[in-house]
Amino acid sequence: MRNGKDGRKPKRWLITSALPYVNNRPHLGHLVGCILPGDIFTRYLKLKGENAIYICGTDEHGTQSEIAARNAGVSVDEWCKKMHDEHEKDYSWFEIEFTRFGRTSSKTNHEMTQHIFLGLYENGYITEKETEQLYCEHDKMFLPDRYVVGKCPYCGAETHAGQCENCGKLLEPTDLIDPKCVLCGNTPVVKKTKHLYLDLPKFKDKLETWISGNKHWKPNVRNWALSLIPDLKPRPITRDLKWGVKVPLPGFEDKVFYVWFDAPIGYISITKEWAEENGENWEDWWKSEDTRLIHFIGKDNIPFHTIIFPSTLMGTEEGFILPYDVPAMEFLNYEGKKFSKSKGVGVFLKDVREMPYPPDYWRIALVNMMPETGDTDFTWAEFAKSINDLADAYGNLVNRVLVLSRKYFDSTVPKPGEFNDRDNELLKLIETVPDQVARELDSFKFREALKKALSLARDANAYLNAEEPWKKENEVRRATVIYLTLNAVKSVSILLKPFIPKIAEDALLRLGVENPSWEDAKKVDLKPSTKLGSPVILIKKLSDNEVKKWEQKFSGRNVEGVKMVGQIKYDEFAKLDIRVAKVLKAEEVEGSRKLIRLELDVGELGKRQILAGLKRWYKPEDLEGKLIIILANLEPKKMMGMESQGMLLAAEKEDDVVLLAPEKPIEPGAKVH
Ligand code: B3M
Ligand code: ZN
Repeated sequence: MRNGKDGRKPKRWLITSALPYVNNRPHLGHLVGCILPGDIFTRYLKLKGENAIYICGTDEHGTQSEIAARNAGVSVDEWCKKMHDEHEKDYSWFEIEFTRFGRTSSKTNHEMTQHIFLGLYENGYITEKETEQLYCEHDKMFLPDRYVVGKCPYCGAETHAGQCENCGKLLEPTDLIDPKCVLCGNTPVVKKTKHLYLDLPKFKDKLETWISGNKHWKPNVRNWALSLIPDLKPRPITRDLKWGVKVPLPGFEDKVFYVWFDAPIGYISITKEWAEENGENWEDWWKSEDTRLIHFIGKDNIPFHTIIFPSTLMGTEEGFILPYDVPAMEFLNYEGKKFSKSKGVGVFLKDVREMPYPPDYWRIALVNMMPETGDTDFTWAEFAKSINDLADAYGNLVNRVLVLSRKYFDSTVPKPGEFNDRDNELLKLIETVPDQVARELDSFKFREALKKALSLARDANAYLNAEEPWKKENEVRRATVIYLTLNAVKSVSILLKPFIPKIAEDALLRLGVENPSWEDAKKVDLKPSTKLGSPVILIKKLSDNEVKKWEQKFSGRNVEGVKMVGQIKYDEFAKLDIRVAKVLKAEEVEGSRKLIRLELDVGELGKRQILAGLKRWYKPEDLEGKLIIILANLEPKKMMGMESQGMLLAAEKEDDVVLLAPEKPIEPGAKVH
């Protein structure tokens, strides 16, 4: 365990995970990016006997909540409460053990945010500026960041304001080139409004010294943070909205703080709520050099946790501590695509809860796919492999050694004899691997830590295979080998506890071990004659068929309950040239099981041929003479050696396909819009 800069060991560990937006339906990406690593790390600390708490909650303010609540016909608070509870249920299903899972809309957070703001204000870190803000005359509102889209002036990518989705630069809505209102697609007008700013340039020197001194940070986090310092500008912290923390200054009655101002303050407020309920002093946790603060976040949140929030804390001059580390994760994609609720791509926690796998299966698979140093991909193949490997290396070992103990020693811990060289080798591993795993965990290398822990299981398996205790004529040798293997299983189970708490706990109970500490993993100390539990298949392997089933189910198009694709702008729709066409001739394509070749009259666009996979649903002769709808400007594609010049539009449900047709006859070539 690393000590503080002055060599002292921390007395308290304050672990936070980025607060999920209350409106986001949590998916595996959120879990793997911060919530799961934070949980594993906190569990590990607790096993080590450290005084650690794990703080999280929902990030609730902002327009998105207002709109979602309006759509649902309930008050914003009611909406957020309901969503908050769903988040909480999802995470607890995954065995995520938050010390407290709070809400940024709580009274505590409103008070804390106002208090911190007033501190900044009194210390001269807040400036006021009348600005020109984008206002949509159609929707009658100032447009928040997410409601303005356009081109990033730095990299040219299409993005919304706030933060460029491509290069990560912080962007004001007025920075965007060719801005448009997301709600209606109109170009917003510029209108005057007064806002408050956090004077970030005043913190440049302090930030520079602090961040460059943090040599233990992941290089990408430290470098990104440092690269932001030269361009720091005052940053607006108020918005023209209703749902949020009120600004406690005259003249700002109609405004609230920007969500990103009050969200990280939520870490403090949630800690305070927990402290008050548990006889603790929250200031010990936030204002003492003996506390070590770690923010688990996804990489897109780096600027907020390394620059803006630390500046906010410094500016209060109240002695708040800054994070000791900000172990940001990269992104997890889903089978090569971005997770997307609107497109139905990826696996959401709600889906997961309905699948036949216990939470630990997901936890282990997600650790193996953890995007620690670069983006990674969730694949079902990798999911299955993780579980099957765990079953081979660990589950199987637990079962074997319990079977052997039952067969030869009536399910008790046997009494060992003297250790030979081979025994001593395994003993040495038991004594040393836990420290190696700990070193990896201390530097947030979860995948490596897991690999090291499982290597001990593999070595114990190899030892058992080599020693063949079922063949031993010598009862003492047999007892010694089984005794040592039982101890190795105990050790691995303790090391795996932060990763797969339920499975590891089950194994430990079968060994008669309750509430072990991390140090216990290094000991060969099972007491002979202790009663053992019965053998068990702790981990069931996954078959290829199962994997295929999930691959299909979650391929993006047919995720249950998510049928709408993402919103597009009218401009995008207008690019589609959709026309009425008349089928002049239709015939089966020879040698193809599916294709029908259609000759079409598309009026002013002339004649053309389209190949369509309709054989199962239509006879060619039934199509002749029909008016249908086609996408005329799809780029031509070769099929079975012929060119298909466009695409028929058809509706599809389950196994049925029907062609679209105009409701009344109309000239071929007529435009559809
Ligand atoms: N809610 C963004 C996110 O969910 C934001 C994090 C706040 S952390 C204080 O990724
Ligand atoms: Zn608009």
